[in-house]
Amino acid sequence: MLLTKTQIEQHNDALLTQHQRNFEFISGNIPGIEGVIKKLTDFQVAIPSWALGNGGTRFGRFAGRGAPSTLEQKLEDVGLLHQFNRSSGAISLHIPWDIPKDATALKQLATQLDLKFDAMNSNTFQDQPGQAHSYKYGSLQHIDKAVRKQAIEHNIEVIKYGQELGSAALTIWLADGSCFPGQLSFRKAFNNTLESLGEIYDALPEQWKVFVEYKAFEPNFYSTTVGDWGQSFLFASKLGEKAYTLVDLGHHLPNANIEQIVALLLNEKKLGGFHFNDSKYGDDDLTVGSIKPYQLFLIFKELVDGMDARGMDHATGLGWMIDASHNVKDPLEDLLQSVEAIKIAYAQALLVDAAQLETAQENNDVTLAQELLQGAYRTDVRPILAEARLRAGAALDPIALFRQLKVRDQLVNERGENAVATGL
Ligand SMILES: [Mn+2]
Repeated sequence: MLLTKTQIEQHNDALLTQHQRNFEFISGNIPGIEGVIKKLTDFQVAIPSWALGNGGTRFGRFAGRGAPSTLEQKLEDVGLLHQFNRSSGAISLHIPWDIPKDATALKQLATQLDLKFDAMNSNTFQDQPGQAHSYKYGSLQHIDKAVRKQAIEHNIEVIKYGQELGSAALTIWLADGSCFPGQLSFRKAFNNTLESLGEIYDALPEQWKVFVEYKAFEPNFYSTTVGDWGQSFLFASKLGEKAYTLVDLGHHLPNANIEQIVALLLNEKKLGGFHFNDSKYGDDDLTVGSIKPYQLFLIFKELVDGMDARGMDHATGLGWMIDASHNVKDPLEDLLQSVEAIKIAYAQALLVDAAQLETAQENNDVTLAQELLQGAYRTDVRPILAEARLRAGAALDPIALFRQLKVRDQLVNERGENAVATGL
């Protein structure tokens, strides 16, 4: 299903007076408000195809209702989200969960929905039916060259699918590692992985990037072969200038200073992509901004600062993607919340007075530095986001409209109560 222009306009008209009051109140205090709105309008967050159905935990999966069961339906769901907020104009596909059968038709559908294909994701963390070799003991790190070769060929196949769709990046997340001390040689695992990544790197088309995602633990619980940003940075540096580190917020040990990691990776020109989610304990994959919104703001402050220092375009300089999995909420409502939380943190980061902060730092004025950051963080920027949406033809209150129109019930009517999404 898609929204009509009238549905959005009627919704906005009803909220317009109150919105204008809220927006005038905040905009009067913000110099350069038009620049902030422009940046918010340009900023798009890619939706991963696997976030559109209900995810699960290793204890089980609770089915949602009316989930998209084909790749076309997944695109339609993202197109629908994009109508609500005009901020999710890209989809990130996962192979083999989303193998495009007819790339030309799929590209046409994407154009119709005003969507782009973001980074492609490969999968060597689970075995597929009919696969010759198992990834039980790793993929690109495996001691057996035949297994490594199979995993390399899979990644090259993913690049080919991506080329057909107009994507320009490959994200590699490896589950490779070990569960017990002594299980593997750290050096051999690293060197095998580097050699395998090198073969994939050599297959990258012109203009393509490869993102090496790291994760501290899980599913391996003793060591992970790309376990932290240092290891990812090492791989990316050795591979070459098309290789970058990808930061997934949930892939750190508790209390890691992610904002510092982001600042240094940007400084070294090695930050390529970003996966948003939130967590309280580990890789919880909760809604962005639901647990640690201040940390999200601090990360965005470093992103804005680091990108400005290098003259990068905020919207296109890095790959922005949500990577979360939902067990209790409606996935589409959750994604609307996620995109909103990301843009709130981004808007707040844009409000930080960089010049004043620098002066405070030069004077060792710790109190003022904190005041400047928290002043921006404590600003309610939601009316600015709403104004950007209004001007872009999206909804002033996306979740309210989603509920008014009973979108989920309509999707159930179209797809059936028990439609299940492929993937997790
Ligand atoms: Mn991720």
